Amino acid sequence: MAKPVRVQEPVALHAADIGLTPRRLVGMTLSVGLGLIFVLGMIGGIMKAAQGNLIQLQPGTFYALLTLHGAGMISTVVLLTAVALWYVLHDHLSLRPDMLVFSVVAIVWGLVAATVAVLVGGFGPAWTFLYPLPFMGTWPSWSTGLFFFGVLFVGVGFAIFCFDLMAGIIRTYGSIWNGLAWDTWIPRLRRPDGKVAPPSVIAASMVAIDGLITVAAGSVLVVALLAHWFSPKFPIDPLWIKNLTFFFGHTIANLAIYVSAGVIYYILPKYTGRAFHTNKVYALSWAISLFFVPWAWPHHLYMDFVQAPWLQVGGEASTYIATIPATVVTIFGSLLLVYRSDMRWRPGSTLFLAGILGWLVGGVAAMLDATIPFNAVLHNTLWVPAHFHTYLLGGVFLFVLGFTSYFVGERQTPGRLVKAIEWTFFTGLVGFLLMFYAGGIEGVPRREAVQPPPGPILADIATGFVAILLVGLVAMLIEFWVRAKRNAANGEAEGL
Ligand code: HEM
Ligand SMILES: [Cu+2]
Repeated sequence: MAKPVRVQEPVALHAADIGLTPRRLVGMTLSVGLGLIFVLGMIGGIMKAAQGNLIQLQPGTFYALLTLHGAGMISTVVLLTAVALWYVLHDHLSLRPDMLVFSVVAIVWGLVAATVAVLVGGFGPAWTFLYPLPFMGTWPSWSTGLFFFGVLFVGVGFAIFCFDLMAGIIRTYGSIWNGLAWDTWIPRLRRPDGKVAPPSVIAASMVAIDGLITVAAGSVLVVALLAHWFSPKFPIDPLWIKNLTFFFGHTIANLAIYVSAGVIYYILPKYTGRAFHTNKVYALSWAISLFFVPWAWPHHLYMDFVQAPWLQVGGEASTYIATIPATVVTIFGSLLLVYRSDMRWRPGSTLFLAGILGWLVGGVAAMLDATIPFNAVLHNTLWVPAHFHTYLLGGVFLFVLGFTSYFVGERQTPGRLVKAIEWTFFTGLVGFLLMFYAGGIEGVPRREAVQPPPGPILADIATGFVAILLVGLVAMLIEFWVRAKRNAANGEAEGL
């Protein structure tokens, strides 16, 4: 008699197996991430206070805090936007909660490693850890190695997220090309059921591909640095590693915006009652970004005269080509969505629209800096943190806050208190950013514990604005928390 065949059930971990619903998982990650942003923001305030001579910091401590703030903020923002995009797409693409857990855990471990390297070891070559600086400081060698491992973990976490996205897109749309909606241009790709990817899936497809390319480059970078750390005889070419560093560093920070675009495409329509629709223009704009975003990094090397001229010119051109189409379709698309709609003003929609403004202003300031004649005067002045804080803090982070507000549920029209919180937060934000721009125009160098005038006086004013910003932020987070509890008690989930 034939033995009964035991069929092995495929073991896919499901949310229930790990005792977490997607909602809880995302809620927990948002809480941890937003808490981290607050702490890292405090560190930002401490740096400003030190530059303004309001408090005393040893230069070594300043550079260590600068390193922690930069690396920590970028990793946390990548984590938070990834979680938001995961949440809005997880049903649609049947994304796997266990993969999200792996990815969150890897990024958090990376952050812990980097924090120990900085706070215990005093590692402080700035977040771009440009060779040979990491090997030349006064910090112990273990902190250098630990920091690199931390970066590797953050990269691995982001790669897991990208893999899961890509798998979900292919499962749902048959191929990544259809995820990018190339079927709107290429009839041969069209699906028999006529299903076309919505704009949030187009953004997710671009992020998955470019994200994996970025992490691949980042892994080569970190492994080379680790090899050199392990055995200093391992040779490193400074120009090669600088290119690789900015390929990784520029692109991963830049991708946070494209991840957020996917979230905007999904959530903004909920407030306006109109949808973003995929068309040929969206597909083409995102295809252009897909190809050109990975070529923009050379704008960080304009001062390196040994860099090949075609890379300099190519980098400048790519920066423009990569940025303009997707930014224009998203910003125009959003304005069309809002124009003459019965927009429902909730904290979420306010934050999304303010974030779009921050994206636009920061993007223009960034492109100025990436234009060679401007770069000749703005390079490594406070103009640089001015522009990237505009689109990361005043753009991407506002999208994260907007998503959180949507996530906790916002059926009630906001009262006076909520308005006051918003005003406080935005006043602090705008004032803080303006001081950065003023420093840039005055030619105050970035990344200096001790700045030439008028750096210190601008830093004094900025410290005041940072305090207002952080008060507003705490109040906003508390309001989210209270609202989450109340809505959960009433059985109301996300949305409005
Ligand atoms: C809460 C508000 C924040 C404050 C008060 C703040 C403050 C600062 C300050 C004072 C610096 C040093 C600038 C210099 O003199 O060179 C800095 C650098 C930096 N910040 Fe922020 N920041 C904030 C939010 C953010 C966010 C949300 C991000 C990213 C998502 C971010 C990413 C960075 C990066 C990458 C650097 C450069 C680090 C380096 O030079 O290695 N910051 N920030
Ligand atoms: Cu860049």
